[in-house]
Amino acid sequence: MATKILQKSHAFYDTYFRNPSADKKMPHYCPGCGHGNVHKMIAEALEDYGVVDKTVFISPVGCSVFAYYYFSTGNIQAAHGRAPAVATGIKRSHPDSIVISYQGDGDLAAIGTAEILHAANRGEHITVFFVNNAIYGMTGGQMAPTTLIGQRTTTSPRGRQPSNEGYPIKVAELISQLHAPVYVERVALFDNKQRAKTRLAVRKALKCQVDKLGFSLVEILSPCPSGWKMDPVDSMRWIEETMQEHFPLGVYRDLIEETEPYHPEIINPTSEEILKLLDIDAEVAFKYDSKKAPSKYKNPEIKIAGFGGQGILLMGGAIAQAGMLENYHVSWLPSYGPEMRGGTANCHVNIRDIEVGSPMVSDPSVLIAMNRPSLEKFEKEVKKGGLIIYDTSLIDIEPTRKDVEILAIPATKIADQLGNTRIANMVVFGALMGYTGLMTKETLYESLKSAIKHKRFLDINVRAIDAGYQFGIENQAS
Ligand SMILES: Cc1ncc(C[n+]2csc(CCOP(=O)(O)OP(=O)(O)O)c2C)c(N)n1
Ligand code: SF4
Repeated sequence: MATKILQKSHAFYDTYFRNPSADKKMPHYCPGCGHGNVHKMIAEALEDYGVVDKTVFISPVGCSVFAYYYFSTGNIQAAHGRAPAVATGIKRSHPDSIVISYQGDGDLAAIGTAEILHAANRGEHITVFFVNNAIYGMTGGQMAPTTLIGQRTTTSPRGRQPSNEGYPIKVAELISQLHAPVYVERVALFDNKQRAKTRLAVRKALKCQVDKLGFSLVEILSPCPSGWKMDPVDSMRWIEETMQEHFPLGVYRDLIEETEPYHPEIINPTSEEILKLLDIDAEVAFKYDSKKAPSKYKNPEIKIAGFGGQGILLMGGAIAQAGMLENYHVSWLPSYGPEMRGGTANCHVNIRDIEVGSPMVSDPSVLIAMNRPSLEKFEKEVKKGGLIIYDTSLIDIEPTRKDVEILAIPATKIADQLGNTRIANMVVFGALMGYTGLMTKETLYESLKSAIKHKRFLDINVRAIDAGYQFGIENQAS
């Protein structure tokens, strides 16, 4: 028994790699922060229910964003406030998984209000842990929707005034007004008795999902000594004496006993059914089925990088579109800096014979570098035996890698000769396919129909593909 209590839950990683120079056994939370407590309770419950291996933890922004460094579960980071939407997708596509949406109050009750309300209202079979510390912790203690009346924060220095900032949002009360949620409770972390209650609530909420009952949410009043500018002891006292008066503790909804377990219908449509549903002509979709590329080029994981405005994302989209036409499994994941034109842009594309596990391409088998910073930055990531295609018109250095294939193409020059610098992306698109033999030229033409919005540009893009395709064939590796 003593061993069990002292041992770290197996739902946690043994070593935390968040900060290489920091103590690898400690999380990053400030002393006295409530997040660590809640993590521990969740981890123990997951282990006790034997569901660690099928749990997906979703942490959006806020101090808990690094949950993925601690929980040895599936982990996804969502955009600010969007965890319930991501959780919905995961749970619906994997109904047997245990999906946790772990959110702070700035996250859940401000930017994410719509997501949480609708997920709760739909009765998604997820568990939400809502850590209410009455401020935005990570960003330095700004006012949150949960900030108490009169509470001073960095953005309400005179104290929150209802006439100016409105009233605190009471999430447990709000969610429990909806029809669908099965279990909603508000708990607090200020003393041992309350922590024991919190532990039970955490377990109950997770059990609700393990038993396939439906939506559950636990709101946890939790200390943020750093944001509140108090020491940990005073923080506990403040929750007990002040915070809980505004946010009364208790069970707001408990339909666990009367709720029947839910058995999701597994919908697994065939490709033909999907095409019919999307009103896509199967003849067109399956017409091009080359798949004759040498095996070293099959299943490419492609990273395309360059300046914003070079059509990087468009090229990625066209490759993915062409892949779909050839009946591959595809994904396209854009990533760009704050400004589109003039900034940096890159995208990740998978073209696979089997389902795509993750749209993220960390070790590309194909790198397309359209400017020098992209080549310098991503060259080292390319898999041994992979392929680097780079635009020699704009890049005045050569790749240093000797263990990959290189296709050096003056794409911008070819585009200029065809009459438009901006079609260099399509020259490279053609070159990639000509070089690897992954797809036919006809498929590329077909893909342009949806990739190019203005039909008057179709013809010049077709010519760019032709030129690139030919260049790729002529420069194939011997
Ligand atoms: C779209 C977007 N806007 C703003 C931010 C900046 N941001 C990071 S954390 C955070 C607040 C998080 O506060 P809360 O949800 O209360 O979590 P806590 O840090 O208190 O645990 C904000 C606004 C962001 N990451 N993304
Ligand atoms: S700022 Fe607050 S919420 Fe964030 S880690 Fe520190 S104490 Fe915790």
